[in-house]
Amino acid sequence: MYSLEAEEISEFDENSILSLFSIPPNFSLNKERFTDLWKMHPPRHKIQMYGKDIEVYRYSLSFNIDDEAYPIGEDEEGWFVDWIQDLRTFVEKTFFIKVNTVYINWYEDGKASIAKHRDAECVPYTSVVGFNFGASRVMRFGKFESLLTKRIDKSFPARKFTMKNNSMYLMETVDESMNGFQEGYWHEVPKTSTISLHPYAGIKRISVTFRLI
Ligand SMILES: O=C(O)CCC(=O)C(=O)O
Repeated sequence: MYSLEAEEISEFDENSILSLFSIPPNFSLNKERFTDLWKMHPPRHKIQMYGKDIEVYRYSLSFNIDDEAYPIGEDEEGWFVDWIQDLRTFVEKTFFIKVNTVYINWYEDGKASIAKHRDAECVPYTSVVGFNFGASRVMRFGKFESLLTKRIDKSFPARKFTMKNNSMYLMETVDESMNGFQEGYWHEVPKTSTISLHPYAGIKRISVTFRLI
C-alpha cells in the first residue's frame, strides 16, 4: 500500500539492517502537534539501582496500541489516538510486520539519553521502527559479543546516525526465523552538549517507536 525509499541503508550483517527514511507529510508533526505531544509526557520515573531509587531524566511511556484506554492523549488532544493508530497501520503495511506496542521517549535536552541496550522485550527476531521528531540527535549502534550477554564486541566499530525531525528508522530483522537486529546489536542515544536548535522544538526531541511484544 505504501512504498518508501530509504535515504540511507546500513547492513550490520545480512539479517540485520538499519534503514533511514523521511516520513510522509501526513504523519509528520507540525509545531502545534509537536508542542501538544511534548506536553503529554508523564512525570520522570524511578528505577531501582544498587538498592536505591534513581530518577530517570528522560521521560518515557509504553502502552499497547490495542488497549481500550491510552495513558495519554485521550482527553486533551483529539488527534493523538488516531495518529498513533494510523502510524501503526503505516508501519505494518510499509514493512510487512506486526506491531502492538508504542514506546515514546521525550528528550528535554542533551542530558536526556538512553544507554546501550537491545530491545529484549520484543518477540524474538522481530523488527522495530522508530519515528524522530524535533531536534536532531545522534543514535549509535554496535554489536554484542553474543546473544546472552551485555558485553560489547569491541572489534565491531560503533556506527553513528543523525536522527532528524520527521524521519524514521527501521531496525530490521530480515528473516524472522533466526537471530537478527535485537539479538545481535545494541543501540543508544548518548548524552551530548551540542544540539542544533530546531526552529520550533529548540533542543527537545521526541521518539515514537513501534514493536511487537
Ligand atoms: O529515542 C530513540 O529513538 C531510541 C529509543 C530506544 O532506544 C528504544 O525504543 O529502544
